[in-house]
Amino acid sequence: MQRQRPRLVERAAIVGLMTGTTRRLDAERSMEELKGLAEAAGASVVLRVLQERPKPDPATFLGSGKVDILRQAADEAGVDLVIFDNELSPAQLRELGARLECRVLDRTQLILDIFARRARTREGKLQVELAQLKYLLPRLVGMGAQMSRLGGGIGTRGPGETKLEVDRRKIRVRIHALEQEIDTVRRRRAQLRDRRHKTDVPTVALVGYTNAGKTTLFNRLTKAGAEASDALFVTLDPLVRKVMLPDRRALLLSDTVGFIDRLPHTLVAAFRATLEETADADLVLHVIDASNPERERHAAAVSRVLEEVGATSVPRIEVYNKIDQLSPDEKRRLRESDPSALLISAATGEGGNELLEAVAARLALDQQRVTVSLDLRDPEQVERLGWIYRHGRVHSQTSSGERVDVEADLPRRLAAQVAGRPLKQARQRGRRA
Ligand SMILES: Nc1nc2c(ncn2[C@@H]2O[C@H](COP(=O)(O)OP(=O)(O)O)[C@@H](O)[C@H]2O)c(=O)[nH]1
Ligand SMILES: [Mg+2]
Repeated sequence: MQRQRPRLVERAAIVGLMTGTTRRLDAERSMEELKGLAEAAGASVVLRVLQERPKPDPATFLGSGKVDILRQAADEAGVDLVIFDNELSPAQLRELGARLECRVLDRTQLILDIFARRARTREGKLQVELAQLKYLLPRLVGMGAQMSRLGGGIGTRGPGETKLEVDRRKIRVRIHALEQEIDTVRRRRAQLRDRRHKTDVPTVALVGYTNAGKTTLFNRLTKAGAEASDALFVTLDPLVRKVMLPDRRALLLSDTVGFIDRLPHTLVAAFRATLEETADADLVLHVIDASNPERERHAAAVSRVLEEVGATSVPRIEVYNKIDQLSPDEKRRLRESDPSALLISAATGEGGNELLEAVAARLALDQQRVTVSLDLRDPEQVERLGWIYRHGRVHSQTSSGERVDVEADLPRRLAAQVAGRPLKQARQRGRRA
């Protein structure tokens, strides 16, 4: 990925509708989540409208008068796009676009746009394209020239304009091909997981709900790494960056797509696929918004999905964020309920050092003691000695003549490599379950 500079920030209005049955608290929370989603898609929310109405207006969703008022407010706030917290019908999208004279997105389109940006695995990309086409298909009827208005979301990473010109039949064919390809990719992936190539640098994935503070924490932790500007890591991916641990070891931290409370059913598969990479991580940091009254339910949902994507064997640390929002009493109770929990504030930096130490300790825990005897006359074995020094912590080295005995702790995944080589002398001790 080449483009590193953040693109121009779009100014967004978010609009929600409370119908007869919605509770205000739920509506407020949903709007808060929508704001987080808009920001995750690169927009800045400058206007917020929550409207009450017994039921949506079939033509304009909000009702004609309210649309006029919204338009005026949007003009004054210099809004580039309006995002609705609900799913809009094709007719409503068209009507609102025409009357507001700016881009209009609904919640599903916004989420699809975020997924499209963040999908990194092959399956993730295929699943997102599939969801985008399935969203598009029923909206093609009679759209004609207006179709392009549905194109993509923020930054238009949806199916490109040219794709939108193909007819429904072609889209159906593509959907079918995608479904088959996903099937193949899935099967191959299941086979590959066991013998995947492990990099030398451990990877840590941040997971958690939208608004939990993942990106804030990501930026705080990677600040030093980004300033060091190791070209390789900086150009790798804006969502993967290098972090230096207190013990001077490095790790790669990745910011994953956030969980969404009201995830449209049609997007579930795409969402899971974007999280599959967590199954390959060496450690998962589960970021929980400690100030959110729903935190228990959220945490349980995260655990469930991690199980479903096969990340159960990856060690996990629960990180309670936003503790600057808690009273001393609430903090005490949180500590009591989960003594192993880490309490941090990504905003103030409180608890940051403890977190890094916990990460270092957790990664170090997964070490294996290896004793290797090497012959220094063999260049290949000399090279192996250097390798052990680079990747492990050497406890002792005793030499006699041309022979060297090294006792070292190596990450378990690398220890296997030493043991796996045709070297009779390599033996392992202290295997932990
Ligand atoms: N008070 C407080 N706010 C925070 C903290 N961490 C993040 N936030 C805010 O919570 C919102 C969501 O943060 P963000 O990092 O975008 O969450 P993400 O969706 O998980 O990536 C933003 O408005 C942040 O400024 C924290 O420790 N304390
Ligand atoms: Mg984020």
